Amino acid sequence: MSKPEILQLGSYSDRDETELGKHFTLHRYFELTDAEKTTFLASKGSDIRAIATRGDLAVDATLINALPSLELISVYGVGYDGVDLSAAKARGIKVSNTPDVLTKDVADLAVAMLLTAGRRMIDASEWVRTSQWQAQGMFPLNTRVHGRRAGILGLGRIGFEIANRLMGFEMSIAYSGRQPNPKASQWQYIDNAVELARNVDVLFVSLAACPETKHIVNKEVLEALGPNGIIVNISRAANIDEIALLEALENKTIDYAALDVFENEPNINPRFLELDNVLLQPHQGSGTFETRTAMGDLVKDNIAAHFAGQALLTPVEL
Ligand code: 8YV
Repeated sequence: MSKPEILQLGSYSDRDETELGKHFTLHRYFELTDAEKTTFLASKGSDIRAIATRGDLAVDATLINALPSLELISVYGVGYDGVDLSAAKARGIKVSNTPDVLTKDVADLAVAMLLTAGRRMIDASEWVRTSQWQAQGMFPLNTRVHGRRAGILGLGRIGFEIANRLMGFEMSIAYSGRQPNPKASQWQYIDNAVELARNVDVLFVSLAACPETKHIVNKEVLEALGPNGIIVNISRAANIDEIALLEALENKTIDYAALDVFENEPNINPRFLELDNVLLQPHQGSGTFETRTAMGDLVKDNIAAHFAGQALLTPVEL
């Protein structure tokens, strides 16, 4: 029997591509020029039965509607904000993602980003490398991390794991979300982002992105966080008004930002590169061998389940 034809929208690890290739015929759409994409869709579009995409990539209505035989969109990532869900739903196309398997790695990175930012570890490393240690002596003092007040904007799976880890640093935890989480009675619920920011020293942004959360971290939230405040974003760039953030960093009205996600990544706003109060990460929250392998397997297993007529392992509710 011929293998189902899959449109692949971005690269995966060699191991994941090999595994997927054993079961499906992969079309490496992301390697085509715009003109080649148009030709491909016209000649092969009707053979494509599934899309394999990533959390950081878009699957828009134009693409969905150019694929008349499309049955499934499988996202390599927990976030599916890039997928036009209404266009998929209108056509009865299923969507799957890769929740749970990446939660702890993303939480680890978030905490590492706080420690790196708070203790100025990148500057400190430069201090050693550029011999300022010998020339100038002690590295400038920084503010302690343990015991400070953390705010978690979005206490979902990842937010929860971040909060759990911060307990080990004796930090007090407050959180915000649509409603209080019954499993989080040990932490303070604050029902809006501005008040949350006003009451904490470090604001972690761990919300799933959707139209309602777009720019939820705006100028007012950043002002409330204040000049000693640190912001850590491991979710989606769209959750923060990036221009307001750049202004706050440039004017030092907040202390520091540690960011794993950016508007228009990987072509990030060059204003970030001029700043000495940002930690820049290349959207690597889930980027460990172990987690990416589990994510690749879940993408493959969801597609395989679908073509075997079985329920998806991790469906997105449409
Ligand atoms: C990316 C992510 O999918 O889980 C998500 O939502 O954004 C990430 O895990 C990963 O970086 C591959 O692009």
